[in-house]
Amino acid sequence: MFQALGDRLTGIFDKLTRRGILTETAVDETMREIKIALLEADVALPVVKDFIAKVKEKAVGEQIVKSVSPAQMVTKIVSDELIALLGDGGTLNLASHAGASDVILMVGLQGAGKTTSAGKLAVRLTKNGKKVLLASLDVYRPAAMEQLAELGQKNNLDVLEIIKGQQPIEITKRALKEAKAGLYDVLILDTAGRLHIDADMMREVQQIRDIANPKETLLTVDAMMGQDAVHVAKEFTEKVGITGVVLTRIDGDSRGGAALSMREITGQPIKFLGVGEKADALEVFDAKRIADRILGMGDVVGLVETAMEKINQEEAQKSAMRMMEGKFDLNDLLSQIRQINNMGDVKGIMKMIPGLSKFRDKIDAANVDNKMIKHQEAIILSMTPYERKHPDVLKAARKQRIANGAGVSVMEVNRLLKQYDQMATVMKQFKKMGPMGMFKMMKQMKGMMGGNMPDLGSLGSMGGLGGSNPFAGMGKNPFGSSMPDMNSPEIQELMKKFPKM
Ligand SMILES: Nc1nc2c(ncn2[C@@H]2O[C@H](COP(=O)(O)OP(=O)(O)OP(=O)(O)O)[C@@H](O)[C@H]2O)c(=O)[nH]1
Ligand SMILES: [Mg+2]
Repeated sequence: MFQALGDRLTGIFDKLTRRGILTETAVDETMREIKIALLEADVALPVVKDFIAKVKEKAVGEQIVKSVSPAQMVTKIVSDELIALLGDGGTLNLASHAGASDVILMVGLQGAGKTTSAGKLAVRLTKNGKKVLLASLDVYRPAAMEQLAELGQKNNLDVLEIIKGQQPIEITKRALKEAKAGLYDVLILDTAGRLHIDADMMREVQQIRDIANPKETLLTVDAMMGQDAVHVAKEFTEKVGITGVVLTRIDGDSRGGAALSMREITGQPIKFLGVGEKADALEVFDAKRIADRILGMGDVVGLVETAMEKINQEEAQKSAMRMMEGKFDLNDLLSQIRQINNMGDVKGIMKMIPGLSKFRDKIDAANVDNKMIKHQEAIILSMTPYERKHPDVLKAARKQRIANGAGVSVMEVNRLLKQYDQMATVMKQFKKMGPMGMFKMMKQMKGMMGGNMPDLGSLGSMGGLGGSNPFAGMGKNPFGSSMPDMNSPEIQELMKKFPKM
């Protein structure tokens, strides 16, 4: 579910991010695209219009946080508004007291998932220590009552005994009596599926409602339903009055429009999500989780702010300039390592980046080893300032001393020095090329990387990790196994997503 909508929105934000500076036209165009995406996802038109208006208003009025790109800001606003649109979940309003026999009335269209959801709710409430009685009022569909009885048997739930020939109103009264007598905390009434055009059936639900005086009237809506769901929701809201929505078949590949429209149309919270056919496949509704699912992202603004705090711009710039001049000693390597270390859990940060969530597994598998980075830092710190500037003097005795100081093996010291050698060689090549040669090479690399290589001026703005890494696009990864492979498609993708700072 939400797959198509999610892909569309991430695509729109990607485009926005690539633009760099945002003009008003760009924002307008983005809003138009979001509007179309929502409509294609079957979100109701009035809901879409309202949504776009709210996002626009916020986007215009919002102070752009300095450390965040305008594109990121728009993404954040859309995410916030999605969460607002979906609304708070809200819990069941039950339990005046133990044994109160609070009634939950399940209503909805034929086949929406009322009976299944009634069973799921009973299982859930039972787990929470409630005594629950289920009763089917569906005398119309053959075997409907047996379906509930079976469900009860399978899951150890109490179901009101079937008496053939009884009509829904009589059954309701009997269920209420039985629930009171048995000191049940909750009575769940499962009604017959209704077509909203059927006035008689609607009248019957009203009668049942008046007799049972339910604490909760839950409208069960099939998320696969699309635009029709809106009419159904309106009808039930007006004629019966509901206190919440259960959205079923969230596990299917629906376009998700019903989910996004429901709160706005009914004015009542979505309380539960049906995520499968089994009795435990019921989730408490959480707007943020759904919005994240749609946008495939975490807290974008949080991410950008973290990155800004953790990366010392100035230091990165200085070390990049030294690199370009072919001056590169172990102090520079130390600065690089620290930048990476400062980013904290690199994998965690990667996962927060919008659109990257689809690479989650690959990111997990990526070779980012924070312990290794710590070791490398310790090794360099165990060297004297002279040694850091003149690594050539590092022979066996000194290496042993350094290894002891850092609490690592000589082998690890050697590995770090080898990495340093490789990097220094690359630096020397940079210097040989001269500024023009380097500029040409950057341009070539830019071509290779699909235009994601930053200009020379912004070199170093991301320390050792970001799009300005001068090693990106080179054949070999000079950081060895302690750094993610800069040429891997995941990292290339990451660089595209990472806002230019
Ligand atoms: N995949 C999936 N299937 C569901 C979900 N909820 C219900 N179903 C299936 O949908 C079908 C209809 O569900 P019911 O609970 O019988 O629907 P109903 O609203 O009681 O139907 P009527 O009583 O005929 O009006 C069944 O096959 C359920 O297993 C869900 O969340 N996910
Ligand atoms: Mg049913």
